[in-house]
Amino acid sequence: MASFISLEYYCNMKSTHPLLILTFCICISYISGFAQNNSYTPVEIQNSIHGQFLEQLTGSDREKYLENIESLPELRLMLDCEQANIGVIFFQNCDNGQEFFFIETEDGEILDPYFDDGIDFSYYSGQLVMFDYEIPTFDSPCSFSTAITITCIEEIVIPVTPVLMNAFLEGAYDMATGKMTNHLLTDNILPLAQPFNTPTYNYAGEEAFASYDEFPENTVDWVLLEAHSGTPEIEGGDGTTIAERQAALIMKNGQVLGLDGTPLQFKNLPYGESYYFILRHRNHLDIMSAWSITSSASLSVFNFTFSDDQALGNLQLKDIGNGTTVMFSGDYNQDGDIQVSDFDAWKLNPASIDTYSLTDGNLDGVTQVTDMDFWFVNRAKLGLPDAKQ
Ligand SMILES: [Ca+2]
Ligand SMILES: [Ca+2]
Repeated sequence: MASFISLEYYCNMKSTHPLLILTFCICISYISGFAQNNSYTPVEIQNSIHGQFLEQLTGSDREKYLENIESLPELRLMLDCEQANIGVIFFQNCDNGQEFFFIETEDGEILDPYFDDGIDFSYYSGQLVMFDYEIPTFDSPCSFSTAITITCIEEIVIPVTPVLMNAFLEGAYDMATGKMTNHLLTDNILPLAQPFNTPTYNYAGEEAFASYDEFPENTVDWVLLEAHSGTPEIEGGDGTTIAERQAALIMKNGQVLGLDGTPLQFKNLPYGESYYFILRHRNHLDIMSAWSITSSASLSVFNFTFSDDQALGNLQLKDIGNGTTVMFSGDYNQDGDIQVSDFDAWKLNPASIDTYSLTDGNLDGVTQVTDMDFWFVNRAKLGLPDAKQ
């Protein structure tokens, strides 16, 4: 049984971390052991699906545990969060309809912060928190999770910056419809996972679909959208650094959307800072926004489809008439410029079908002479230094 434990509360509003807009600390710790003679038998962790308990403690085991918990005489306050475990607090009904709170960590581990009266975990339900914890000497009360003693909780407010971008890829653009074709989707050629995990981009993001029918019906191709901090250079070296990037989909109407078909949300851009955005495609010339935006909760919109002055640098968009601008096709070796070496890449395999190839400049799933034609008219086009990182 518990030998000696003390309780205090401490609430302190402060801002100590860029990500912590609001910090609310409740700090508790044991000063001695607890429930040394607990006879509860733990249940194995079998799954970590949010809110879904595959096995629960029932009957006498749970009641026995609760008897021990409710006998806690005291807890004691501690102030500083020294560790940085991050997780989301969820709640679920335990047996007999009682609410039960648990934390799923970044690593997918399920932790059980069940505790004594006086701490209202419902305040944190659904929120991302930073927390310290200790492994106590007792086991989880009602689930397959690992019991923990929470020693500090800090609420984290994520600075979500929604971004909606519009652009056309020259190779796929159809003058007759004013939209892009999507042969790669309809011919079942698109890869299920984002294709930017190559040396040029080295992007290790896990954006992917489980099956082909999950692609939005108007998907044209994968793109990579990057937020850059700093001041870009028109010539010479790059002046910005990548702050955050995400793989996305470009649609027939030019919209760049997340895999769920909604505008992208950047979550690592502290509010009030300035960012330029770069749109990258695997065989078109990458483009950078002509100006920066200030990160905020408001939707930031970039539209590269109507004027070349929307992209930073010297004519980085191609004016094809009728008030339409498109991204240049022909960067077949992904080095940020369109030049002879791109022709050389095309020439290595100038004829193939049903292919997701870098040299398929018009994105129809076939590599042939018409793709070389796109390169030919654009063949002396230098990209922006900041887009070559
Ligand atoms: Ca090139
Ligand atoms: Ca082609």
